[in-house]
Parts: sequence; C-alpha cells; structure tokens
Amino acid sequence: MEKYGATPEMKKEIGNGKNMLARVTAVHKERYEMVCEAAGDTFGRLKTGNYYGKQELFPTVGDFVEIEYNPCGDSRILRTLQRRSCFCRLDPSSFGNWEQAVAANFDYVFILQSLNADFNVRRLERYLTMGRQSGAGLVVVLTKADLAADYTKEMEAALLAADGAEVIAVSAKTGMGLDKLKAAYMQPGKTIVFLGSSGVGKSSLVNALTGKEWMQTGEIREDDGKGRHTTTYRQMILDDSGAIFIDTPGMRTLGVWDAAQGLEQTFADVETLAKACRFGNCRHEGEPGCAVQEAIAAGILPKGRLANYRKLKREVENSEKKAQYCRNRRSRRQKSPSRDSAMEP
Ligand SMILES: Nc1nc2c(ncn2[C@@H]2O[C@H](COP(=O)(O)OP(=O)(O)OP(=O)(O)O)[C@@H](O)[C@H]2O)c(=O)[nH]1
Ligand SMILES: [Mg+2]
Ligand SMILES: [Zn+2]
Repeated sequence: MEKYGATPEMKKEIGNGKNMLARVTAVHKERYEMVCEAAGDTFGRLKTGNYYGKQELFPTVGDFVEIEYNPCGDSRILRTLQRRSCFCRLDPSSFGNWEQAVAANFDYVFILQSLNADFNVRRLERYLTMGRQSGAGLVVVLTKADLAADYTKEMEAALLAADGAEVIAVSAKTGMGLDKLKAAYMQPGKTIVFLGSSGVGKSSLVNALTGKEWMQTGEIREDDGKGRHTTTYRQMILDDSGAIFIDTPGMRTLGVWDAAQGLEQTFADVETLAKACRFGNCRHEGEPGCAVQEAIAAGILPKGRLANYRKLKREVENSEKKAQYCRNRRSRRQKSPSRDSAMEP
C-alpha cells in the first residue's frame, strides 16, 4: 500500500487485525474498485449501517478506506479515512444543495486548458479557485502547444490567473514539456489528479507521461474544438515511475462550492486593490476613488477578471450557508451518495 501512497499512520489507524487498508481506484455506482494490502485489486460495497445515518464521508476516487476483506466476493467498506486534500464541486444532481467530491488525497492538481479554440481564462479562474481550495499543489498545464503557432497571449493570461502557480505548455503529440512535468511532479507515492474540460487532452497526457495506452482518447468536435466525453469515469493508475495518476472525465458544469479561501487566493490582486478604495463599502461600480476601476482603466486588471470574481463570489456565498447546513446535517443523517452516471453531468 505504500506504493499507493499509504503512510504508516494510516496503517496504525486500522485497529482491528482482521481489517485492511485499501484505496479506492474507481467508483461504479454503488460498487467501489480498490487496491488493498494483501490481495491487490478488489471490489467493495459500503457497509450501510456505517455510512447511512452516520458522519462517515462517502468515499471517492483516491480515498483511503478501512475494509473487511472478502476473498470470495465484494469486500465491505467500513470507514473513510481522513482526507488530506479534496476537489469538491457543486453536485449537479443536487439542485444546488450538495457537494460532490471529485477526487481526494492527491498531492498535485493538474488543471488542463487546451491552446486551441477552447482556451478560456475565465474557466481557468474557476478551476483555480476550486484547486486552491483543495489543499494540494497547483499546476496549470496548457495542452496541445503543437497546434498553436504563437501562444504568448494565452501564456500571459494563464500566468496572471495562476498568480505564482506553475504554468507549463506541453504537447502530448511532440513530447514538448513532458520531461519538465516528469521531473517536477512524477515522484513515487505522489498522486496527481488531472482536471479540465472534455477534449483538453487529459487522457492523452496520462498516456504520454506513462508511455502506455492506459486511457482511451477521442477526437474533438471540429466546429468548436470541444471534446466528446470520451472518459466516462474517474480512474486511478499506478505508473512505473511510482507516481499515481487520477484521470477524470471532462465535467460539463463546475459549480463552485464552499471555496471562500480558494477564491481569496485566486483573486488576491482584486481583494488587495479593493482595500485601497476610498470607501470601505465600495462596490467598484463607478464610486469616486475606486482603486479597482482605476486598475481596470490603467489596463492592469482585466475587466473580465473582475466580472468573474463577482460571479464566483456569489456562488461561494450561495453555497456557504448550505455547506454549513450540510456539515450539521451530516452529523445527524447522511444523504445517499450521488451516483456516478456513465457520463458526468
Ligand atoms: N495535436 C494535439 N492533439 C492532442 C494533444 N493532446 C490530445 N490531443 C487530441 O485531443 C483529443 C482529445 O484528447 P483526450 O485525451 O481524449 O481528451 P480528454 O481531456 O481526456 O477528454 P475527455 O475524456 O472527453 O474528458 C484527441 O483527439 C487527442 O488526440 C496534443 O498535445 N496535440
Ligand atoms: Mg479522457
Ligand atoms: Zn472600488
């Protein structure tokens, strides 16, 4: 299990000698695919009495769990160990009321944006907000560099949005940038989660970095450069280098959930400017002495960035009360886990 990133502390947590430590590698509706200490790959189901009506968090890909191993059939999942990082979004099937943990216990988040027609810095800011909230290291990966004759503008926009996080341009096709990624992030026992819209090249990058055809890849649509949702469920892979990858399907919607800290970090420039406005309650909508509007006029702060900050802030505020309510409710009663449909909505 060390190979899969388990620590001695986790092993100590498995009190009962009969039980085993396992890590979730894929989720199929109510059935979980896992790797475990003694037996390698195994399937499992939740012990309902421990999860429904209890505080236990429903496992997601990357979670470490305590299981009662069953050599003849599905093992029983008893408990989810505490997460050290988690990428959460608004669960699209919950009408704005619940979160979905996309992946957990990763060391790095690779946020992928393609340098083709689908490049969108506002979407990148959204991912960055949630990535920063996750508690892991952040890397912005600009993919398909071979398709862009000149990507100076995109690189500049990404660097501004990333605010200190590394931005690397790569090509899975020519191999450009791959050595840099390998040297910096592919270390034994370290988990990397790949996130980004459908078609940006997540699975292609996993294949290129591992040198194996682990994942199926699919052509993008010609008219708008968007993907066709080739990857349909989240999956964990152990590479020969010892690094662990989690490939994910492109998500259609990415609602921000409870990410006040991530927002603050991602838009630190806007928040700092706002402190210099003449009025403490400045709405940055034309009030005199507004430092935010001055920065826009001076070309320092892009107008779209302020608009996106406002939009994301509203989403964070809308989810805050619900998040608190969910935390309270969780201690009384758990909702059923959101189903992993074949296609992520
Ligand atoms: N030219 C070029 N094409 C690439 C590169 N990386 C990926 N592609 C192509 O982009 C398309 C989509 O790649 P995928 O790896 O399937 O994309 P994905 O992000 O995994 O998409 P989903 O699984 O749908 O979320 C495929 O046709 C790839 O061949 C690249 O570096 N250069
Ligand atoms: Mg894919
Ligand atoms: Zn202002």
